[in-house]
Amino acid sequence: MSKKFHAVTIFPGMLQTYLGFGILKRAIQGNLLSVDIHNLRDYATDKHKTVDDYPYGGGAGMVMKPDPFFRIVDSLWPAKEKRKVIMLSPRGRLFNQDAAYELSQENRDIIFFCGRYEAIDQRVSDYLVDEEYSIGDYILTGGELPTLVIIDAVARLIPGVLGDFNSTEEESFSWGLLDYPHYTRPEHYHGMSVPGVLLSGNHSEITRWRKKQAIKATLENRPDLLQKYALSAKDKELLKEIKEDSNELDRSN
Ligand code: 4GM
Repeated sequence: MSKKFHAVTIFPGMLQTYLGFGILKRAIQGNLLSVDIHNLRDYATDKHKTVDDYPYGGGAGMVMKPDPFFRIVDSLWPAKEKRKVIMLSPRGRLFNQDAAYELSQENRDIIFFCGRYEAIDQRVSDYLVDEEYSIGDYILTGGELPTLVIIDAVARLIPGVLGDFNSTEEESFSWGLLDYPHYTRPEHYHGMSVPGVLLSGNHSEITRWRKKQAIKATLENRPDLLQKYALSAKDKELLKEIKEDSNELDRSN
């Protein structure tokens, strides 16, 4: 069973371009994934193909008209039970790795509405949209990038899309911590050396070092994640070491 995405946008080329490279291109060519891109303007009915209009109540900016969205859904996905419509907006539920897993398990076709201008008429959201997502607390000029972000995050969870089987299980968010630092050749570069433990061949020491570095990065950059993470007795020992290391540094400064 391959994953079927659709995106509705007034700028099809934006999505087409990103999907034409790298792992997503290969996944699409290999039929693991399909992304159909639809031009909303094709579903406007007036001679100027208008998709936006002035806001009722006044205020800055334009609002996307409801009719083109209703017409495209009626014509392409009339069966409500066979579709899941997602809208991207700063008002949505925050998209994260858990949401990516949920969407990767979804059997219905997933349809993304990419807004432009200030907003989409609320009746689109009320009547057609099943879920509203935000990719973060900032405003963009359109929903195209958030749509690509979600397609990308979900696609790499589909079996076979990443060559390497283990790589999604091992990485940072699957274990609830940020990633540890990675190194490749050369061993010495611009006066900086690869940590000796990684060259030691001692796999239990390497695992311990990586876990400690992951906890350290999470403590420094995302203490909120560390709060939610169930620290084992070993992890608490590592955390203690991290705090001792930083106290030593403070004393030597
Ligand atoms: C308002 C309503 C999503 C704005 C609908 C979309 C940021 C995000 C837009 C819209 C967006 C986000 C377009 N900006 N944080 N702008 O996920 O589609």
